[in-house]
Amino acid sequence: MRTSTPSGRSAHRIDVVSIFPSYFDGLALSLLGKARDSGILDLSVHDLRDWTHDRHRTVDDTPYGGGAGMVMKPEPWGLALDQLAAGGTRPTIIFPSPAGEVFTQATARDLATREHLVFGCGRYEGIDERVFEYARDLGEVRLISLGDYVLNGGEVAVMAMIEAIGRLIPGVVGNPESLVEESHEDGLLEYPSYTKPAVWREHEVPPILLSGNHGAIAAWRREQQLERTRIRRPDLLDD
Ligand code: 6GU
Repeated sequence: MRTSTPSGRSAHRIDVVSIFPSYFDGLALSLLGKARDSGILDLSVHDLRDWTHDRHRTVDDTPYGGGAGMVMKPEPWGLALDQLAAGGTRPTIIFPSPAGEVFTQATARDLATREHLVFGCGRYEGIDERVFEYARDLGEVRLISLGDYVLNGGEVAVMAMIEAIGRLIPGVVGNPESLVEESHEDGLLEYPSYTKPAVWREHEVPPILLSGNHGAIAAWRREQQLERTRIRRPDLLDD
């Protein structure tokens, strides 16, 4: 059974395994920190080296077959995954990888419905391939990339994913309406926003926004969304 929060909502559990757990200290400062304190989000960050047993807390070794760089050893990962999947929650196990499926808002929406996520952050040239095979016995395994560029490790990618997923978990974002008008929620980029003053350094706010005509404003904003998407991200209009 998942723990219940004071609000009656079931908690979402997220575990992160990394050799640089302090990367994730920043998550506690964001809006996710509040959700965590109120019990909506049960987020734990673990040091992979806690599952090593040698004096040097070794997590990597040279690749079979030769080649550059080091590969993460399977044994610590096996013990970490065993412990985090204990209790039969069948977590969704996510390995950030530039060789994975590309993370989108749809991925975030899907993952926000999962009660238990485990993120395994690889470093060096990658994780021994058998870890991915083994993890399939414990839950659903997903390899997920942020996009077509290379980071040194999965930590920064996982922070981005947790922020995108976390804000879709009910109760994590204060005002649910603020979610629906964001870029990508409806497949289009967001419309431009303005606040006072109405004229700033000779730049004017579009007069329609001062008209009080809510129907015309909504139509104008939709036009702006379509126009911006056509110019900046025409690929989004193909779908
Ligand atoms: Cl998820 N990991 C790494 N190491 N590099 C990436 C990435 C992930 N997504 C884009 N580049």
